[in-house]
Amino acid sequence: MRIAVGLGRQRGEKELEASGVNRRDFMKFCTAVAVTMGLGPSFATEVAAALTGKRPSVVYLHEAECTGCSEALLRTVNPFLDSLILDTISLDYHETIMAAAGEAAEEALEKAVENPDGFICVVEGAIPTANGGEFGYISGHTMLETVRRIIPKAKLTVCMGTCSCYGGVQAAKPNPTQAKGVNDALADLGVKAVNIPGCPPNPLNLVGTLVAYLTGKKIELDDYGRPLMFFGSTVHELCERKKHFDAGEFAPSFNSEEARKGWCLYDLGCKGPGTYNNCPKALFNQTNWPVGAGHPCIGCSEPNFWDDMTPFYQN
Ligand code: FSX
Ligand code: SF4
Ligand code: F3S
Repeated sequence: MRIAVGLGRQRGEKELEASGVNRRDFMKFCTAVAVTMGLGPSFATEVAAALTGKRPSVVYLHEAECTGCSEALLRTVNPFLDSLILDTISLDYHETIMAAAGEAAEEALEKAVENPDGFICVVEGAIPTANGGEFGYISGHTMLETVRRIIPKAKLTVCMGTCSCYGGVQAAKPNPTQAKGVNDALADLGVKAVNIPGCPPNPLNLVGTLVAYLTGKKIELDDYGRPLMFFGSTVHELCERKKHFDAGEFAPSFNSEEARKGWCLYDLGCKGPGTYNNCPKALFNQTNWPVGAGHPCIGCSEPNFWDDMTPFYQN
């Protein structure tokens, strides 16, 4: 499945309002992006300018995955991200929601890729590489063939979700399809994608990465290709239950008074100490995050979490 999002149009805030996004909500969202980027609320104005200015087109490729990454992106609260993407940005290709199909859809993809101003490629899902890629086909081409043809032409490639970053659940042992992340599958082509892992990833981290690129900021990465501005701290370091960890207060079971009181979930299997992500700070849907909702972190943004972080639960 592929989404090609044409960002080539210049859109002002007035047009945003006409499409149902009011300025107050828009600035609130821009502030959330700015804060997630670690740049403080005053950077919100630059975020707004980047999101309403003339932008390069974005081609969004789907490979082997569950589409949870797109769900996370499109189900955000306030009409916000979906309005921004579906109304402000012209969505040329999206297999799950677009009206076009077949050849018309393929043409939309080709047109976006041939945009003379270039394009940013966002990839969701792992690349099956066994037997020349024959375990994943879209419109007669293997996923492997498509990513190898399109990604090297992109000005910037961003992997959205653990699957496109490192293979994800598809790459769990014994990995019969030899599913790989983009940087691994395309290493011989010199591709160096920015990785935004998480299963699903937080949409703010994708928007923040695109804003950093559009405003000319250098995106510092860690050894796993993750932007340090989002993945520089462990979930544990940012967790609101950490004071209980430090005090040795561990919830004995999920349905305990202690768990409800906010005690640490380490004894129940929490992998927050070994997981780099900003979930406690960025929140999902600007509302909550796994540990905040009483569920241990399963390490979903780490390479090989499906093998290395299991069992997810203890007790
Ligand atoms: Fe993977 Fe995304 Fe997990 Fe799912 O597409 S990161 S399985 S949330 O949807 O790729
Ligand atoms: Fe760390 Fe998890 Fe305990 Fe939070 S719940 S303090 S992330 S071990
Ligand atoms: Fe994933 Fe842990 Fe965050 S499971 S969503 S990295 S809290």
